[in-house]
Amino acid sequence: MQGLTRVWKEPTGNSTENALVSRILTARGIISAEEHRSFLDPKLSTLEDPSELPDAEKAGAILCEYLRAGKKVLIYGDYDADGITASSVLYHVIATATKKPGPPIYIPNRMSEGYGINPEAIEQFAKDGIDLVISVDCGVTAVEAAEKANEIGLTLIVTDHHRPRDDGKLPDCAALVHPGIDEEPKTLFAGVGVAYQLAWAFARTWSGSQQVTKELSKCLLDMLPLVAIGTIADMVPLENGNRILARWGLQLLPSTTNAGLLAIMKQLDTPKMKLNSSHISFGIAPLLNAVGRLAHAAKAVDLLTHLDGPLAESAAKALADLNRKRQKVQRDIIENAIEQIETEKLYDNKIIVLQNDDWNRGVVGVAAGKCIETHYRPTILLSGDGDELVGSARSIEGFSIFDALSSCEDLLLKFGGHDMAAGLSVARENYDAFVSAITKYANENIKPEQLIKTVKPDVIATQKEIKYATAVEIEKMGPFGIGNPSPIVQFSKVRVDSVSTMGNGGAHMSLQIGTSNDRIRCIWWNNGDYAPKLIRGMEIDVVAKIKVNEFRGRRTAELDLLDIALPSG
Ligand SMILES: [Mn+2]
Repeated sequence: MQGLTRVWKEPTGNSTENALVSRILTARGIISAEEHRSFLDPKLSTLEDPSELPDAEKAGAILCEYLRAGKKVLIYGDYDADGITASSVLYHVIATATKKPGPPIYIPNRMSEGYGINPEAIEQFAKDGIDLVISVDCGVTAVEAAEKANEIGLTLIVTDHHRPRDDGKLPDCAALVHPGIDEEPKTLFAGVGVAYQLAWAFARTWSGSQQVTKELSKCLLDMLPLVAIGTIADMVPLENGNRILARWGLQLLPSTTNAGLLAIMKQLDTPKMKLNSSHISFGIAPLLNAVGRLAHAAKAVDLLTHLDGPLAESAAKALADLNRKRQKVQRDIIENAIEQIETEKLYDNKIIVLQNDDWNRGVVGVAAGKCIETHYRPTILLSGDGDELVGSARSIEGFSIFDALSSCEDLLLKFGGHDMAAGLSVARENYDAFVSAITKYANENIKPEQLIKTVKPDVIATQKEIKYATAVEIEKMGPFGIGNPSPIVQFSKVRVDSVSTMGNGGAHMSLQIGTSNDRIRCIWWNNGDYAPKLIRGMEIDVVAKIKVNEFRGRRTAELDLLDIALPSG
């Protein structure tokens, strides 16, 4: 079916029996009544046991032994939101166990050191008298750093969730805690999820029992908001253990006692009630990620581990300022790129490649993603530094940008990533050749229909089913994100009762469907332009998400429209 802005695929489920939420769950392969119950109310006790995570118990025992012997431990983290939260979680659990400030945390500099564990840092730690280094959210590819550690007699524990090296070489270290080395795990934990499982295993060994001490048990519960932040920020699928951690973390976030987190939430005006995953993915996570991109992620780690009172307030304000700077830099790149795409009609090709030396390489990836929203073509944005151009690629569904880059491998200095997103660098002298090669590849491999946005509803429903209680039930399917998208429902032949626009310049459409005594309000964000096409009394089809709306204390169900189809003929 053809809507005003997208092609509608057949809904996954077409039954109209049973309650709407049951139909959605069934359409998603969650079949039995018992499965429905446990999905809507996931218990923390159903989280995988740390004994299921390879080497977690071994690593926990080594950490315990070193701390008890009074040896010096250091946490080596990554500079993104996942790495920052993972480092903080491990810090707090160790601090609670030892009743002392936690171990030092080392985060490499994104620009000068880059990702992962570098051997030079390992050498420095040895000089500083460190006995044990535990990495979080990095290290699975650190074969050289592990060699260096062995050479100088420093113990290394790696905890990570990234892909090992293509040659299959793993770091030779005391323990390698990773969910997916030998087999596909039940949960694709983020770095923070892996660190959390290790922290739990450690807490057991420290407590000398499967049942951890009261202090450690409280601490592990207190860490869940940080775990939720890292998990949602890292865009791992919100399935199984990840969904449990995200769900419980979100629930506990408003009552967190972490002074840094509270200060960040105050800066962002995060609501105290009804938090959902978008408050993390569009609020807290970008703020934490901005620090590593524009300054140094250690600032965020300090805030989440030991700052308090006015110090926490001013540090959080500094992070919020950096985040605003990042937003501005990003907006400028997007504006700049879109202008160039329009004037040079780059959308005539099936891929868009742009380069500008003034662009900040830390934010071109996010900007490339935003460009796709406008032109819906795979997009590569590169910044420049001397002879080398460095950048990020983002793709559309059904076209592997990794395969596309592989096809012009000989023109690239470096590249890596997956189907939807990748990073690359290219020598300036090869730029033009690279642009023609990848454009040729894309023009040959992308079919015209792949360049049209589609929507696939979960189920069909009637307007009568749009009730406040149903909207509340649907919220229980969350948190929504990668691996657990917000349900999409198709409604046929609903009556337009009134239509208007709202927002700056009539940017958004506000629509009432039904009849005056049984009306539902619908909002179509950024599509106010289509309002004149709708006439009172007209019967239209819509695809939408059902949301709870709160207005002056009154809660109702409302639709967030994704597309409208006009009556044919
Ligand atoms: Mn990660």
